[in-house]
Amino acid sequence: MFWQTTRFRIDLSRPRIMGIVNVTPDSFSDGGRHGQAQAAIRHCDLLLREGADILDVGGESSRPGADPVPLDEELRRVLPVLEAAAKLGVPVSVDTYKTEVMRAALDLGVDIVNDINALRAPGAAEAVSAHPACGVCLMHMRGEPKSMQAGDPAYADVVDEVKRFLHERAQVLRTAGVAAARIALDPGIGFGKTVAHNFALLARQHELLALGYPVLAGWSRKSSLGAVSGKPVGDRLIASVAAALAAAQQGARVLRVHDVAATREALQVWEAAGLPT
Ligand code: HH2
Repeated sequence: MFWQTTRFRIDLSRPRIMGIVNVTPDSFSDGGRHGQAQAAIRHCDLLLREGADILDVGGESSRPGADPVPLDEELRRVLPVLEAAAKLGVPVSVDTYKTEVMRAALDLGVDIVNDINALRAPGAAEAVSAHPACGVCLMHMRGEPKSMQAGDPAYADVVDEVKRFLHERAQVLRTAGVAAARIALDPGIGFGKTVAHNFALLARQHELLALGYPVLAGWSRKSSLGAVSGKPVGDRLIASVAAALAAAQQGARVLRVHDVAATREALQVWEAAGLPT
């Protein structure tokens, strides 16, 4: 299986590591660390040395309760980092739900649009379908970051609902002429879901794979791991690596992580065993 993106056809015969570069003052686990473009660009270099296959650059936190960032501020944060990252020889994705940010990023030559909102913003699906080759990650989210964890999210069957939603969103793109090989799907761990919902999506990840697209999984440092391990956000490395490996074992082919070196080492061991997924 391959993921077609602007400049790279990413071989997904083995799981790939997407390293997270948050250019934000308020991300839930690393906010403020790479707030300045120069620091974020240095972080890109570090993640590549640690073994990242893809760099995912975002300028707005989507943690529960986060406030939206104005368009001009998001552009100011991410464009210099995307421009520099695009020269590093690996696929670069932009983590945004704003159509204008997608367009500006694609104009810079960015390879993948990673949208927590699955291209539901006006013009977003058109921006991607007008591009000849960019990759896209469609993620499931119930509600929006500001309020998605308020109350107890309820589903008749979370896996069925996520699967139906992602299928519909992929169909919108396919109908608009986007090749299936450009599309990856993401269950959206922690986005309008309880701990039980998130783990059901992991246990039954094969049902999402049945849609025929690669699955991208983002468990890194998330609160469901804290719920299980009892660890605060700054101490979820082991839990995050365990979740990434479990997702890989369940067939995920892109692992979105903060801790690239540890995930890389764990994957080396997992791959040495040649376990079937
Ligand atoms: N999670 C976050 C952000 N973007 N994109 C995809 N495809 N999948 C995810 O699970 C996902 C995502 C939230 O994590 P993080 O970027 O670390 O935090 P913040 O949103 O606070 O910047």
